Amino acid sequence: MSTQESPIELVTAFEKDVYEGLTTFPKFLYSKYIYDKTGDELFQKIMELPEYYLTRAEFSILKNNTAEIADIFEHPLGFDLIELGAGDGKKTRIILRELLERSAAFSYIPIDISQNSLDELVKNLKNEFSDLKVLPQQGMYFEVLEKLSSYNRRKKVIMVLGSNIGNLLHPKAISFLKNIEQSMSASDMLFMGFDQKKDPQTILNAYNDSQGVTADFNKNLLYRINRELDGNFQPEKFTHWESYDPETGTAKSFLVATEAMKVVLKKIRLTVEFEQWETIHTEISQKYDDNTVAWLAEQAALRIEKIFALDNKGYKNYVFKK
Ligand code: AVJ
Repeated sequence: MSTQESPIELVTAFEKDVYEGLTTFPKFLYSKYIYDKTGDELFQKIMELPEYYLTRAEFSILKNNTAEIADIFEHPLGFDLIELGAGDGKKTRIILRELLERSAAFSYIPIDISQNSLDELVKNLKNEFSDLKVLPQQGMYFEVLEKLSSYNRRKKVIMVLGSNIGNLLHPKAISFLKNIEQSMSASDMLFMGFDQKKDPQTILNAYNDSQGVTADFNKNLLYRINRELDGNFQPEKFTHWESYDPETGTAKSFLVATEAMKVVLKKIRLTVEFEQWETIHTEISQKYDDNTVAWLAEQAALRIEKIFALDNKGYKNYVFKK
């Protein structure tokens, strides 16, 4: 049960989405809102955790196949390397270094919603690679992609690393891929990381680490709501819970209320009631296999051109063309 004492204009997307998520049954919040400054920092910590194998897995794939990946990317007339959700660029650096050593003609176009992380990234890249052409673009993936495809420039290589697509359920993942496909021409390619189905315990551990960093990351949603919507959540009264369904490959994160309580979000004049053990669904991290990726690609009119896999097949990077 939730009540809004008097009507109020919900202005920002965050306000609207929080209002909707906490007045719907069962309650949910979008994981994209975890990533404010604190959330970004916690995610950096997650990537260092012994249990969070994804980052190291993709790092090894890029490291073990650098030359071949650079061969696939390169084009005699030059190309644009466009990265959606560039983050700290730690993995991308491997490829950038190789391309620069070959004196490949290319620009690196990192796209991110956060101007802060873009500024940081560009500063670091300029330091390390003085010859790199970096053209950062702040914005939502699709707006920027549309803008870039309307230039109709040289070959585009679009990169989405980190199994970021895993935050989307299949129907949304297909729209995402379709959007990318629409911005591509015949010579363009899409290079994407997909975390794979594996021992369910390994997956559960990756999203429920022993130091509790992932729990803090998840609870940052509540802290952020407190900060930005003048809320009085008591995050310590919620427990982080992870589930993984080995049949569908869907890992889900929840925050579970350990007691009945009322929470007030003053800024949007919303009172939210929780029953004991009531849940807020906060994130999905989808795991894949080759058949599922092939199906997603087909739905989006893309074809798989090449697969790079980790030795134990626990993580894969796919090259798609249209
Ligand atoms: C950045 C979406 C790939 O789902 O593995 C890490 C985010 N959430 N630990 C993932 C995340 C909890 C991550 N992605």
